[in-house]
Amino acid sequence: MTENRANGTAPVTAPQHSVEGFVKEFLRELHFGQGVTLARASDNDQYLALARTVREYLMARWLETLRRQFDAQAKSVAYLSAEYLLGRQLDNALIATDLTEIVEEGLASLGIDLATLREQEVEPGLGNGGLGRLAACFVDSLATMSVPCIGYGIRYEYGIFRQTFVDGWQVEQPDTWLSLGAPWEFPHPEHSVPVHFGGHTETYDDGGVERTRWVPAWDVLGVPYNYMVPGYQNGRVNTLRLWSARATKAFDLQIFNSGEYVDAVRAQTFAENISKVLYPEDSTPQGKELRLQQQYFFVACSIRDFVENVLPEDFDLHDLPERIIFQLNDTHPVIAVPELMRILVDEKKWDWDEAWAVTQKCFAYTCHTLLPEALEVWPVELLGRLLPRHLEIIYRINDDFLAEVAQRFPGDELRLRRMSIIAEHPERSVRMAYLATVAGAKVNGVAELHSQLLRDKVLPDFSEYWPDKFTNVTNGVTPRRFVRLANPALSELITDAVGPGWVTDLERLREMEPLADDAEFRERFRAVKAHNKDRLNALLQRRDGITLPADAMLDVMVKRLHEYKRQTLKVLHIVSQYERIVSGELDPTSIPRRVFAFGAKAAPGYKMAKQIIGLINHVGAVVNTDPRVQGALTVVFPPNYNVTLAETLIPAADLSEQISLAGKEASGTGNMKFALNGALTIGTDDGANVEIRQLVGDDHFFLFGLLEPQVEQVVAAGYEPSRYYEENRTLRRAIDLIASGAFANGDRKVFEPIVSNLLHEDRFLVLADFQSYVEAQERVDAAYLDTEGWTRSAILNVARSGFFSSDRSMWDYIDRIWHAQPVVAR
Ligand code: 26V
Repeated sequence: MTENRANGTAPVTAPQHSVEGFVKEFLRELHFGQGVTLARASDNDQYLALARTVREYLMARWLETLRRQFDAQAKSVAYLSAEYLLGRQLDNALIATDLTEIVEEGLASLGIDLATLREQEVEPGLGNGGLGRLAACFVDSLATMSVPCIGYGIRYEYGIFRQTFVDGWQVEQPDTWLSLGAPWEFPHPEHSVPVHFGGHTETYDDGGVERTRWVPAWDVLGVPYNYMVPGYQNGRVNTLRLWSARATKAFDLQIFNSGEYVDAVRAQTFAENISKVLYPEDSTPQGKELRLQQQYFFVACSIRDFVENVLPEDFDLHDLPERIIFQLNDTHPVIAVPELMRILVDEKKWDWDEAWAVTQKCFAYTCHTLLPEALEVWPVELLGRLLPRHLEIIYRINDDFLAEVAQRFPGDELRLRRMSIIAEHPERSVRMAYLATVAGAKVNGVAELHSQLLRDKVLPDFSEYWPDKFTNVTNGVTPRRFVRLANPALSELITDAVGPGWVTDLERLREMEPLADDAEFRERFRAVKAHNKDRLNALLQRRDGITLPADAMLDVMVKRLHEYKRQTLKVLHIVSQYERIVSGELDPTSIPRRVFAFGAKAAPGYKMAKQIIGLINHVGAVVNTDPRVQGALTVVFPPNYNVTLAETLIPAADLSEQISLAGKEASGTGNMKFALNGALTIGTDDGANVEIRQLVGDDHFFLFGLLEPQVEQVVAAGYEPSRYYEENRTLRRAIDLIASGAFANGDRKVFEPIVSNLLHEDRFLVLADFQSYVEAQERVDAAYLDTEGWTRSAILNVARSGFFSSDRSMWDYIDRIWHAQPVVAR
């Protein structure tokens, strides 16, 4: 299945939409696809046969979608993303095709439990966190909205590591997601694309015009693997195309022929390393050569693919902006900009200005961070060695751009230095965010506050220069996966209340608002929560041997482990509650019982983050077993938090922890998933929390902490964390307890780095926000004791969060950035 130019294929029909039709297809797949009889089939055989059966139902839609899009000559979105965190595919395909009941019944007639087969699927963890999951939500929405989109990315052989705990400390295991078969992918080696690296450039005379050509030193092949992106019950299936690196034939033949067999095999491994492993997001971005290879590899393949395989053969590239918008998901794919220029100028022999005019209309850039250390730069030395022609092109783009700036601001040398795409210190390097901003038609942040700070703090000169280039699109999440699929009980309740339309029109949740005042509805809503908690409990018992206490508030903090997200603030709260209980200050029976659930992976090289994971687990080990606590506090930290676990954890939550330091979290998307599933948020005025609070209302959101401008004032005044330690007794006691070794069998050294960091550095103002956080948690306790009031707030959180559908985000992108259109049935 591929988007090549051939159309007019014979119609492909889907298997029958009936229990008998399904059973027939399933057994056929088991026998002829897996080569086993039902009696001898393992769970994995059955899962693979089921997956292949379900994808057959999608196949006709896929081909039809491509035909329609081709015939319509519609503008496509090419979403360029180094990460996609898709989650499991089976259930999503089932809800998209409305096959769940048929499949459940059909399998049951064969004595098979659908739930058992679901569990067989290993999710493709081809991303780190929010950025990758957002990409997956966006492609889901575009398919559901019938908007042509190809998601382009990398088929990592090893995705995000599998996290285990050994004595409470994180240990990483390789993620072998492909090892038991990959039934959702369609490899197309016949559409492989060569990608070149290294070498040098030379100029030559082309009929009186001086031109440049790149003479590369080595190359690899990009093999496309297609994945279906089914729209929700709309007959559409878009494509996600992930690239895998292979050695080129030319490359091996040369060496094999020279008799160097072992070297040839080694060369193959070298080429295939490019798509071998996902880079974990780290505390400091490393200028890793392999990472730049990955970035260029996938964008070079993607642009070539679009131009040569998706567009019609006689297509005039001057019209490219009418047919494509390349959306740059952060700076990872920004090398696509000089690549398109290289194709137009060197290969198609266009004038520079002509090429630049087209290129500038084909790209838009989304920034996903505010941390200066997370902004990518590539040393000129490395870029020049790996992609010499691209470096020349970047220089030329920069020269032309700075000449323009100089004209507008004559004599303003400092401004030129600030705005240069090339940084001179600490080493000469290319600022990828600047390149993206100069080249992109639009630049957007991912929440209102983030977009404002992006304009004012990260790219102030650029937003002054091009005020209209900057825009905001607040992130969203797909209601298909994060409500309909993850929370069937709530979905049923919502459908009873407002009808089924909400799944693709989430603002309809508003119609539930009056039901917050209906006691019977609140009762049903609580039953849904209780059911979801039971479901979580069963999963955690099966998965990790964890048992949750009954009738406790479930307080959840799940997200990547990073200091700016402040998991330590949560730990300090738990430790201080514990300390107050054991010192007799707090009666444990006077507060609602709480389960503190964490889920977080730390980048393998990020020492402090791994320490914090160790601390959480060690605090849990002490608190959970101390009889004086009387079960009032329980800490659970199931390992390997991923999309699959999120789907069971989030629907069970009562309280959502969104406690980053104001001005640091670009948006957050977990915050939206919790609100949509009826958890109340305790959060700072940061990222999309700001918009959540505005929508759900202050009375239904626990706000605490410094506001962003206050953070700046505190820092400017010379922040001294030790002052808070000295002045706040509760805080001091909590920190002292950690420092005493109470959570490390009396060893004071184990958590000393965390303690000393908090007392002497505390870059993210944990101590400054502690008191405010504790007070907000007291408000949470009081509110939770009012069961009816809490339920009312929870219902209003659901009813007022329709804005956070990724469908809305996609309409905003279409409106403000892409100007693409749905392709409607003809
Ligand atoms: C990368 C790095 C690299 C080294 C320095 C520390 C650091 C910190 C964060 C990152 C991730 C940057 C990109 C990213 O994943 N951003 C996330 O994007 C989400 C989707 O827009 C958004 O909801 C999160 O707030 C944002 O952190």
